[in-house]
Amino acid sequence: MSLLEVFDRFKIDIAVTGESGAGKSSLINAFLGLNPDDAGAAPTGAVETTKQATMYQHPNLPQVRLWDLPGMGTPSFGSKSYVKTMNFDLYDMFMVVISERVRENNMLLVDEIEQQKKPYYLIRTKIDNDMRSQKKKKQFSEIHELDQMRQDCKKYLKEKKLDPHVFLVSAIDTQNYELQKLTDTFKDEVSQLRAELFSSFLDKMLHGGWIKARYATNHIQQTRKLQAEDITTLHNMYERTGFGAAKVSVVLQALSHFQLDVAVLGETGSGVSTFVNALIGLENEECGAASVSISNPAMSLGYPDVRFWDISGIEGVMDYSMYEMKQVMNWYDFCIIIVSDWQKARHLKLAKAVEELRKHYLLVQTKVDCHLQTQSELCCDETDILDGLRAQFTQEIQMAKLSEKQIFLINNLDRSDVFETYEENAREAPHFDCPNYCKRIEDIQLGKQKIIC
Ligand SMILES: Nc1nc2c(ncn2[C@@H]2O[C@H](COP(=O)(O)OP(=O)(O)OP(=O)(O)O)[C@@H](O)[C@H]2O)c(=O)[nH]1
Ligand SMILES: [Mg+2]
Repeated sequence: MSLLEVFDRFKIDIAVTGESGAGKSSLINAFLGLNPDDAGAAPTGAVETTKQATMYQHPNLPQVRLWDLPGMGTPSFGSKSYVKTMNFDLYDMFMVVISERVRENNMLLVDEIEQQKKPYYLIRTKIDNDMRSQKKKKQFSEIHELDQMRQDCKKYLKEKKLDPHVFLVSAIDTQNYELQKLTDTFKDEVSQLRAELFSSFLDKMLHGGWIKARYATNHIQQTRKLQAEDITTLHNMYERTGFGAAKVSVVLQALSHFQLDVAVLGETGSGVSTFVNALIGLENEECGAASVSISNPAMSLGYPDVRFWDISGIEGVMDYSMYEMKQVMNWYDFCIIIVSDWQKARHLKLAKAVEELRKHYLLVQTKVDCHLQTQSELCCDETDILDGLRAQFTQEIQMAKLSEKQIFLINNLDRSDVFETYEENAREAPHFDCPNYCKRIEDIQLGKQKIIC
């Protein structure tokens, strides 16, 4: 196991805290893209609802755990004992949720988090409510009201010379206000924080002396950020290689900013854009879909550190020499070569260039439905047609002296094939490669690790 693999398992814990009824659980649901009635959503309500700290896994950041804490200032969780009862030591970062006003309790929370020297955001929620009531004023200006609210939050912080991020959000009206800004800022900052925490843990464990090392290790085990065997692995690795925690820190910091550039290449009309849109979860005609281009990469929530570049019209590039083609390809870390017709020689030449550059790539045949339609008039069973298609491809790959590759058969227009649950797909259409393809897309992440190593 490599150091990076251990890091990949390292968890980070974010506590969502605030007064009772402030909207903590609703914020978590909005943040995770869940409706209050969805299975797995945090329970919300007009009465004291959250009675114990409950963990929610971030769907797109697998190592990020959000903790919904009970509210402060109820008979069950009085303000004075709240911080102790909630054991703030267990968490790495906080979201302090405020509604309507900044109150003394909120500042008590901020003081405690500051004392623990941990990062936090101040989130004023239920902005939709505020706006609705303010709109009744004759001289209503949304910008002015929002500014007032922000200043109100910042006023108390400024007195203490503090300057955390302040977000004004609504868990009900998620499209307006700053929920998106909160999501983007969090995504950017949390991976860096995770890298810092892991390096700091390594530093304490390896170079901190007996007491510090034991304290740090106990904390990591108590909070289940790593398993005992991971810690043993780290010790063994250190004994074998003597890696420096400082060097690891530099690599992890770089990794937290790392963007993997994935080129999706194909001939004009081969379905490159449709494929990219499917990857980022947009319909072709949806806002944002058409704007993806060679100069404007697509970002997917599912793969926050991957940029997908839409490069159709490769027939133009193919007129260049192999050297020129490699120069173009060299810019990307990973390639997905889209094949939609029988001009495969062109695509195999491209695959050759990518292989010679020692980059990772996938071969994807799109528009399989069209192929099935034409072939089924001639003969037989769908499974046989698809097996035949795959066999023919395999043969051509061998003839082109490329390394052994599986071809992924995709029907872009039927999203269910690409994105619906693996099991269902596998049951209903076992001959389609779609479930398999979804799994293989994870290789993109693996490709990233290989580049770093
Ligand atoms: N209009 C509006 N209502 C909200 C918003 N956020 C929460 N609410 C409502 O406020 C009430 C309390 O929300 P919760 O999310 O349960 O609050 P909480 O802080 O988790 O409450 P406890 O767990 O009991 O401490 C519920 O009725 C929510 O529907 C919001 O942004 N806008
Ligand atoms: Mg709650």
